[in-house]
Amino acid sequence: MTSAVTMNIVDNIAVIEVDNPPVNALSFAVRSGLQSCVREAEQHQSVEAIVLSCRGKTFIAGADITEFGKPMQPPALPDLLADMDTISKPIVAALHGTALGGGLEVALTCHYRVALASAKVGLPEVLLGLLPGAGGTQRLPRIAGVELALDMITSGRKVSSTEAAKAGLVDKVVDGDLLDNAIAFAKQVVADGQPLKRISDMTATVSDPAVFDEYRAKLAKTRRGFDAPQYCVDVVQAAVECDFAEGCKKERELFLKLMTGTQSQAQRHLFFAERQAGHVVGLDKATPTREVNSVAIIGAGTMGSGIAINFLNKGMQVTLLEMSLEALERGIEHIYAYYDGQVNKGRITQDQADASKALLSGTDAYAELDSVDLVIEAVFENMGVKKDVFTKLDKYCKPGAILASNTSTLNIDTIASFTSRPEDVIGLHFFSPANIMRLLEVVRGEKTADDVMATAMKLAKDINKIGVVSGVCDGFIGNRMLKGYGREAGALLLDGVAPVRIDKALYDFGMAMGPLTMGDLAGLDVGYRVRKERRERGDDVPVTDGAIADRLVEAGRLGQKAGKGYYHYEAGSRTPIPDPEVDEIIQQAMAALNRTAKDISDEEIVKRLIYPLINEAALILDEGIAQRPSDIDVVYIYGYGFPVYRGGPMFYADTVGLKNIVADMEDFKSRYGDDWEIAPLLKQLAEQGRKFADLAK
Ligand code: 3H9
Repeated sequence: MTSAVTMNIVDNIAVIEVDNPPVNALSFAVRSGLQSCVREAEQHQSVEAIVLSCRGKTFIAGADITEFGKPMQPPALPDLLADMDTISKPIVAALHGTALGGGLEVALTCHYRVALASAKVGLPEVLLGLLPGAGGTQRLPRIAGVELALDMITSGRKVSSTEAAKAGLVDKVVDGDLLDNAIAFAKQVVADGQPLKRISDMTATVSDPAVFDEYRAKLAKTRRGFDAPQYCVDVVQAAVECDFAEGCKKERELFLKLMTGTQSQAQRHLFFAERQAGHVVGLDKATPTREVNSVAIIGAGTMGSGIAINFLNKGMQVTLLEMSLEALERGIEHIYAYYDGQVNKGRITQDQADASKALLSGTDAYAELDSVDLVIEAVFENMGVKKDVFTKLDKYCKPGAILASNTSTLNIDTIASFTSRPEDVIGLHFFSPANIMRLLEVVRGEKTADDVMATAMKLAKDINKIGVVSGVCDGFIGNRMLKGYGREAGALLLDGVAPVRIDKALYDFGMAMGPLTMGDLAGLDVGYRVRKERRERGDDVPVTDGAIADRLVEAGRLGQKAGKGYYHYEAGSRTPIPDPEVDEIIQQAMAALNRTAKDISDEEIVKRLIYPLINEAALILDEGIAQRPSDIDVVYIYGYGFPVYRGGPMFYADTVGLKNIVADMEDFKSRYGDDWEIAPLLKQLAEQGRKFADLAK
């Protein structure tokens, strides 16, 4: 018996307790401890029933993911559960916190489940590119029905104990002391002489077998490119079509196939990358945080109102500030409309919507911000405007208030210099739509205080964002990397590759959308203005830069908002339709620059767009702008629609092999010129046969 699992016999009930912080994952110590305790309880004459419970904040949250990819020390979870299934005494699982993955599979192998009302259960393996691999796909449909099992297993959704109880998955929902309740339940089972409720003895039936194909078709759209969700459907179908042992065999086979594939490796990498992003290099974990109960947002446009919603949803007081009362009203209306929409969609109640609305106020006077804990500026991207805002904030905000800018490009240190308290200034770069996108770049200025950093990272978590630390540079991590991506999209157009081919190649690679569709969505006029200003300033802007985009803008093709950009859009539709007028404009631009069409493969299109991202990321790492490669992956997955199953640009680069990437880039340099200068860090790692992952800290 190990200390991770202990057993106590009280009144003929064996209480087996798992204690493996932080989440009671099924490590080797837990698996072997469980096996010996259960066997001992089975053999112990006086034991009439067994209660399985966990210490700490949660029931078992699943297999120990850190053990994946290493040789598995026996007993493997499926073997442990097969063993438990032979036990002749009732086993009651006592669930609190989250019973997830292998944890729920353990609970499903018990004969009964008693859960706190606050507990949740789920099989989230699909989110790690896997399927439940210890009988979960066979037991869940048998006890909870095929429909709920398909939903939970293919989505990874956690369900409340109340919902679980309705489906028969939980036998009793309790309040108060969980262990006492579970012991009482076990005693009752013994007293009543109830037969063992062994799920493996049950059958799973489905009223309409078409449900499987319907799920496959739906998942092919909603989880495009992912292998695991499709396999999940296959194994749930096996629960209906095969006996338990046969179904488990199929589950095992597909589980191992997924486990050894790159998709699951990528998704497991992201699981840890997300958590690692929260660790700020050089910042003591014990750094105190400042209290933030009230927030002011400067600027009530789309971004400002989106940011405001995050804090209102968390029950915080929010003040919107706009100089024009008309714009202020529009912002407030926008937020009200969002809450009304949530009520109409049945996502929240009218009372919840009213409570959030009541937390919102508006003003045009900076003097009214004298008591707020945090201010986030989301005004026009112009240093003069920022100077005006931050000078006023410095004048009116209380000492200790955190002054944040949502700038996506401007220098935070310059912005901080407009105040007498640069240590209180930080960048909080939200992504649009700000109430939906999970990424938050937390920009650490030269003088940003440690407790301001710690507060910002905590705040990110509180509002359900993933905070990633970035140093100060033009575009920070995410937008800076886009520069080469945009440049190559333009270069490919000048090589005669049709917009639709460029976008399709990237879409097929797994990006949420291709670069030109993205340009249309963001609006082509933004880049046009920047290039114009740079040219007027006398900056050296290559003639190829925006050669096509500028012509489009000048022809009134500003993107989706104008109904036309790289594509044509029908009124009210976001579907891009290829447009002969664009082909004409491309031809003109090519002729003006003496370009002829080249024969370029889809593979080259992908490389020419993705490798500049990787190259710029290598520079960003070298300069210390990003703390670690996995942070860059988190930025691209959560902010830029990079395919999750490829793990982000850094993880993807490692899977392609840095040597191969450098070889291709050298080839591109010889064919396309100096834009393909290889970052020293990338070159060095390739020469040393190393990976970006080797730089992790
Ligand atoms: C599985 O079960 C396969 C089986 O079907 C078949 C097997 C044959 N393992 O998220 P947090 C760490 S697949 C190892 O910040 P929260 C995590 O890295 C598994 N470590 O806390 C972090 O470490 P650090 C299916 C794990 O309160 C710390 O615990 N299960 C695991 O916000 C705290 O985590 C899942 O996919 C693990 N399984 O959320 C559940 N889980 O502090 C995955 C967590 O060093 N876990 N850690 O950064 C979760 O969803 C959340 O962690 C949970 C707690 C909801 C439990």
